[in-house]
Amino acid sequence: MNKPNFLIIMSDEHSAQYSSVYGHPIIKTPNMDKMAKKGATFTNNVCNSPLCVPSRASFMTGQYVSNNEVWDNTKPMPSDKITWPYILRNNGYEAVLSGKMHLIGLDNLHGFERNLSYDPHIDEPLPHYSWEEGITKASKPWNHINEAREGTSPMIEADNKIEKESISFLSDKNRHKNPFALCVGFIAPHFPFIVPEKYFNEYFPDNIIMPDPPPGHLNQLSNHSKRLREMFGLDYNWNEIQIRKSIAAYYGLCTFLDEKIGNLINALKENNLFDNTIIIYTSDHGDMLGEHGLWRKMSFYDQSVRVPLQIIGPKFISGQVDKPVSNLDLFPTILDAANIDLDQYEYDGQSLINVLTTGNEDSLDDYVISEYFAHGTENPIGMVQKNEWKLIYEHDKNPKVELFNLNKDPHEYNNLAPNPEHHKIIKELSGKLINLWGDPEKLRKKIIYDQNSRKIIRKFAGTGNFF
Ligand SMILES: [Ca+2]
Repeated sequence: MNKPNFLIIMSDEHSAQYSSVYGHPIIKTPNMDKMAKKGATFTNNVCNSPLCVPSRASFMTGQYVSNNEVWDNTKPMPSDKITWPYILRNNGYEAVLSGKMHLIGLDNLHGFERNLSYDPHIDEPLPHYSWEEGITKASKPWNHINEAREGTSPMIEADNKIEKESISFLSDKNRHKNPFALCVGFIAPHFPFIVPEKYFNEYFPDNIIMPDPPPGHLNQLSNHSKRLREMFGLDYNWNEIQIRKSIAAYYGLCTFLDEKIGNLINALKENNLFDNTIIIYTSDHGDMLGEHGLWRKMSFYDQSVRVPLQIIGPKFISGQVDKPVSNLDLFPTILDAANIDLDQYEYDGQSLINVLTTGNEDSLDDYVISEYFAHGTENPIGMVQKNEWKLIYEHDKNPKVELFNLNKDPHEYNNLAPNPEHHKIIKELSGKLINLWGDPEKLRKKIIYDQNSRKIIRKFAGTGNFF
C-alpha cells in the first residue's frame, strides 16, 4: 500500500534553457529553482519529437514516434493504445487531466477519467500536410511577432482556469480515498506572445538577450532550417522593437508559468499531500525564439528539443542528473514509482527510479533519440545524442548529416560532419537511428501513404470532424 500520488505538469513550448534553474541569466523562475533544491534536475532531457502531438503521444505511451506512428499534428492516436493513465487506473488510481494534452481526434482523454478544465488547442483543427506536395513558401511573415504585446489572451485565461481547477481538485477533501495522478497541461509559454503587464514589464525593453548569430551563419543553415524559414515565414526582417516585445513576452510567460507551478506545489502542502506526492515538471518541446534564424520548434537545435525535467519525490535525491534522458522515460518511471510491474508492458523508455533514489547514473542508457516526421521536411529526420555529441540525420539518397560537439560548441554553430575525423562517431550514432527505423526509405513511404490517406479522409469527413 502507500502508493504515492502524482502531480505531473507539462507546459507547452518551454525550452530548458529559458529558466533560471537551467542557467538563464535573466529569466526569473524561482519556483523551478526551489524544485531543484528539493529534487532532481535532469540537465539533458529531450522531447521525443519537437512538435506537440507526436511529442505528447510518446510521453503518454512511452514509445518512439516511429513505433507508435503518431507522426504529426493531424494524426489521431488510436484509442486502443495503452497509456500510463490507463495503467494507473487499473492499479487503483484516480487519473485526471487539467488542460492541454493535445491528443486530437474523437478520443481526447486516452485514459484520463476527465478533463477538469479544457484544452484550448484541441478546438483549432490544424492544417494537414503531405510531403508529396513539397515545401510551400509562406506568402507572408509569421504573424505572432507583429502581434507581441502586454495584455491578456484566451490562452492566459485558459491557464488561469487550468490552475484554478487543479487547485480545487487538490483541495477537495472528499476525494482522497484513492491515490491520484493529476496531469496539468499549461499552454504557457506557447505563443501568442501576449502576457499581463507585470510579467511583460519585468523584461521589456532591455532585460532580454537578442539573437546574435555569428556572421554568415544564416547562409550556412541546414536544408531543414532553411525549409522551416521559408515555409513558416520566419525569414523576415522584423523591426527590433517587435522582436524585443516577442522575447520579453516569452520570458514573461515563463515567469507566469513558474508562478502557477509554485501555486500548485503550495496547494499540495496546504492539503497535507506534499509528503506523499511525486511532482514531475516537463514540457512537450521548446521554442527557437529567433536563434539560428528560427522561431517556433520543429528543429533539433537545443532551444527546440531540450526541455526541462524536474522530479521531486519523498525518497528521491536532490541534485543534477547529466546523462541524456527523454520524455518517453516518464512512462516506465511513473509506473515504477507506483510499484507496478513493468515487464508486462511494451515501451521504449527506461525507468529513472534507480537514478532518482541513488543518484547513480551508471545504469542509464548512454544515448537518446528524438524524431521528426511532420511539416517542414520531406524526409524522416532524427537526432541522436550521446555524451557531448549530437547527430542530426535526414534520410535521403545522400543522407544529410550534422554533428555538433555540445561541450566545445554549446550554441551549435559549427557543423563537424564534413570533417573525416568524425566518421566513426557519425557511423555509431546514425547506426542507432537506422537500427530503430529499419529501412528509412520504407519508413518514408509508409509516412507518405498515411499522409495521403488522411488527406482523402479529411476531404470527405471535413476538417476537424475526425482530425
Ligand atoms: Ca506544443
